[in-house]
Amino acid sequence: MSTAPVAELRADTDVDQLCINTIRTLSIDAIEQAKSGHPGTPMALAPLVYTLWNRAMQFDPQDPIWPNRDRFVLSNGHASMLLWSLLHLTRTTAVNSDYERLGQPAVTLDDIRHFRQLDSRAPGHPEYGWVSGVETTTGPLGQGVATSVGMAIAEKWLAHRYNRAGFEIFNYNIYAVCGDGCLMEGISSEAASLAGHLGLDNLCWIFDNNHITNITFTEDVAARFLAYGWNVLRIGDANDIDRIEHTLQVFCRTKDRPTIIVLDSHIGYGSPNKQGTAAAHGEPLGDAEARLTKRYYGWPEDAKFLVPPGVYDHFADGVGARGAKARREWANLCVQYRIKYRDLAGEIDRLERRDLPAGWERNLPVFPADPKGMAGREASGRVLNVLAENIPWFLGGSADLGPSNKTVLANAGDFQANNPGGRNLHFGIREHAMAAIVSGLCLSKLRAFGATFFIFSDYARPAMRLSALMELPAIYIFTHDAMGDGEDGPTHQPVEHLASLRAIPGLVTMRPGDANEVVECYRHIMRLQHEPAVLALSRQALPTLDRNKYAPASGVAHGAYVLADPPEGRPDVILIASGSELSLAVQAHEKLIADGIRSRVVSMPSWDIFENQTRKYRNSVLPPDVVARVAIEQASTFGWERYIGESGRIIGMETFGASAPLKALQKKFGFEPDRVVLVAKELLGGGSA
Ligand SMILES: Cc1ncc(C[n+]2csc(CCOP(=O)(O)OP(=O)(O)O)c2C)c(N)n1
Ligand SMILES: [Mg+2]
Repeated sequence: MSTAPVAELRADTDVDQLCINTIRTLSIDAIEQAKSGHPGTPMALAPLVYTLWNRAMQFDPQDPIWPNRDRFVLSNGHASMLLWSLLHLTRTTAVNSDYERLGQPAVTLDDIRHFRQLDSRAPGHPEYGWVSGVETTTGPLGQGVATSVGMAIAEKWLAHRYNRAGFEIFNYNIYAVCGDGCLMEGISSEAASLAGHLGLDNLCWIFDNNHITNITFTEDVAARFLAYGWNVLRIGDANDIDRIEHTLQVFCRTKDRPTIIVLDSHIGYGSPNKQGTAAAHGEPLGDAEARLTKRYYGWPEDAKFLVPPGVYDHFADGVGARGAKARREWANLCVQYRIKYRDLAGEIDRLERRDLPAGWERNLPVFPADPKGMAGREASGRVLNVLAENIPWFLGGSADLGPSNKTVLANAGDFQANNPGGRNLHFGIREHAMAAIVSGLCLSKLRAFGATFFIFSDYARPAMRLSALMELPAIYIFTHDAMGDGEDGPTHQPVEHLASLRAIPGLVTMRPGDANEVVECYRHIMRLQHEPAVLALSRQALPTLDRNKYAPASGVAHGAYVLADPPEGRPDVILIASGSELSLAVQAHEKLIADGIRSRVVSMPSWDIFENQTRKYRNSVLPPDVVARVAIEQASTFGWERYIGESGRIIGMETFGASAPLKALQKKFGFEPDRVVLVAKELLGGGSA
């Protein structure tokens, strides 16, 4: 290594190296300035991302949401400075939430100077929606690669539906960069297994094999991915950009299976004292070491945030020119396509804007009153099938529980390698990857759902949380929402799940009380463009309420509504319930009315939606002066205090459930009409529970 101080850029540096070292030094400087961040991986992977972006990817910085762009996912999100450097150096432009191009840069040099500071477009980790050019939010390791599988499925599906002879409207690739951490996380195994099965040859993962941040990852990654059915390639030197370019070309030529490129790298490359050590992973190099590193790169040691002449131009000539040409050609193709295939072009326009087709609500069922009723999952299945008929790009599936979840779409085909137009996705028993894949589908603008038993939402939660953070309209259909499958016992009975999902900001959680409420929940959910939603549905039949006698189910749109009231006068007591407990509340209500007690029933399928109503509306449903309130829900009591106040009571779960027939459980845990009546009377000062 050279030890002489460097005051000016070495004149003989070739332009590739200049660009690569610009990415490296911007990363180093930003992290120094922020006094926090992860410099080592950007230093190691700068040649990779430089080559990928400037020599391989079809991406137009002038329009980072061009539908046929290649996708880039930085699954090792801690290396975010790679992405901020790229977005800055390629002069990627910003787009707003109305999909308008703003003309201003997505990431300015000033943003990079304020890396990790409030309001900077260079936050700690890649954040979808906050920074244009970020394809998905990453940071929790493994999420990015799993989401990339959803993107790859979406591309296959889009290509199959919309491409026609001579009209390759969709033919893009998905590149995901990941580290040891991503591959250690179980979600990557789930996702890779499915990607291998589906033969997703539009998908390329690049594994940063640096052997450093862990001491327990000794498996043979190449053998593992070979076993999944992937094409496994290797690059022995992360600085060999010609080799990187060549290997990416091999990926592009590989058919019928996804590719993983194992890239041997040195974390903190160029740092004389920290290269190859864990110290380069997660803390600034320090001023002295930063100088030594710059010296090694032939970079002026005093320079900070330096972008040497020629660097912007070189990116403009590379990815900029290639992307602009590709987008121009695509736009020309679309002009002809629009003439020849007007309807298909119209569909693409709509789905890209997250709009629904005209008539999407056509034939949604209205269920007649029926004391025996219908299971929530059954009603959901009926609705899903209508929606799938009306919305061509509505698709989804279950984690191996399709017939139980009632999510099978009749006549819609199964998505498989040899049937990429199928709309029934079979995720296998891979709930975590399923949720990330649903996000990948949503990021690709398809309307997608994933399903499993409510209890196993635990296995999906980290990816669901990210969908909320990204403001994606993902749909999670969770059946067996309480103790309905009693005999399965406490391992299968959700208790804290509603509370826990209600606590995720931006996630709309809904638990409908009868078949018509299920329909109304979907009506609400389908209109969401920027919020994910959970449907918690019963396994067992619930009475379909007589809507001539009780209020219409359209009240669901308010989150909570008055279902039943006393014949006259202000209510003495309010019974609040969701899901399977709604009909229980109604039964108790009828008994109370018969006993001369003025009771009201509030159906509350969604706290989240109710919270967003005006105070006036909320007070009309739950009048502040009616303090005798009983909440009934077969779930943790946690949080219900907010609606029942100081003097109310909750009939809920304080413990895990038990294995027994449902009736026995309802008795044991007190979900019976007489118990509700007793509690209500006790609140009103009579009877004792
Ligand atoms: C799910 C999850 N667990 C832990 C972390 C904290 N974390 C961030 S980076 C990192 C080390 C990852 O190692 P590797 O992927 O090899 O990254 P490298 O240091 O090689 O860039 C850890 C544990 C995280 N971001 N996500
Ligand atoms: Mg590593």
